[in-house]
Amino acid sequence: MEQSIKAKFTGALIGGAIGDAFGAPMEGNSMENIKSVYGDALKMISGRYTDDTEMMIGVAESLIENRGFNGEDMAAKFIRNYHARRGYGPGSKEALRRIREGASWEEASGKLFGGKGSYGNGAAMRIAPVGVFYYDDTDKLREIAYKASHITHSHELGKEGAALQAFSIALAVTGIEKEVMLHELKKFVRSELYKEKIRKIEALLAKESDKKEIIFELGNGEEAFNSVPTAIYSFLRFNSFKDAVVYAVSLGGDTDTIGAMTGAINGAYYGEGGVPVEWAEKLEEGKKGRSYIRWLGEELYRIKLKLMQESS
Ligand code: F2R
Ligand code: MG
Ligand code: MG
Repeated sequence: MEQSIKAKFTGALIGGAIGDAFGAPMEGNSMENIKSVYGDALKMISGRYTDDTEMMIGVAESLIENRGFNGEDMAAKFIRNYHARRGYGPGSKEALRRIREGASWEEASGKLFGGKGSYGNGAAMRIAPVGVFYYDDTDKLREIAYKASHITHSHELGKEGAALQAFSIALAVTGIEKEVMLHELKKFVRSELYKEKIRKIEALLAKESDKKEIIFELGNGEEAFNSVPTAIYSFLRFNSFKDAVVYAVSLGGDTDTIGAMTGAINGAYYGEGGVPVEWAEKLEEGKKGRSYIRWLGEELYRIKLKLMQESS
């Protein structure tokens, strides 16, 4: 495995955290409101990350400690890291409460939303470590993305959104040509709703599309199917980390999460070197801040390399 892949592992994790922090102050605002308050030149305001990154850290910690997936441990990491002030979605909060009170990680999420489970984007927003760690094995990536999602999101569309986001990150790690990426994503997704969204991405990229049309066709909401495709579109449309993340956040709605997912794909594609230094420096530091997040990316890479050497 090339050394540059390491920068893609760290880039995906740091990039996701930066996108989250960049979009956080604007979460829940409309596109029009963001433009009138912040103008066109959006800037990193506070550098504080939210639940998206706090949960992503838990996914990475658990993969590292177990050299792979362990559902009970990943759920425990989510609970240990949990800080309500980071702003969790109601479904995730409830699933974690049930686990804390004794439910198993397999059963806790199934009772949410009248027994249908959540299709929120809370599983997709945290999935970057799975995308990088299983970037070379699509079947395993899908299996682990579904399992890591199931801890809080049991609805098929919530899991599929997370798997699609993880696979986009995996393809970005391989440095795939952007033109080929949509073809691969189309082959990967199983649900008709996501297939349709990918067809829309293709059509929207082929013409001049304004932000209103992107929001209408792809979405900017908290549902996985109304945010994961928007992040993929934002990545494919631009040629730099900065342009893609600024655009994604400027669409309004679930800005921290669409920012996080766009940042993770871009970070995996351009590597950590593609992340604007001034944004990286502004990302919060501290016990589980930017240095720790970079270290998690390095550890995932080190273990991946070891596992590959052991199996060859
Ligand atoms: N929670 C927030 N933001 C609001 C508060 C932030 C504020 N700045 C603060 O600091 O307090 N953001 C985070 O939540 C989103 C991820 O949500 P998650 O984890 O998926 O939660 P949930 O509740 O499972 O799903 C989100 C919503 O989707 C709808 N939904 C899901 N499944 C459904 C179903 N089967 N039927 C109907 N609706 C369903 C519901 O409206 C859910 O509440 C991210 O934005 C993260 O940043
Ligand atoms: Mg958030
Ligand atoms: Mg959000």
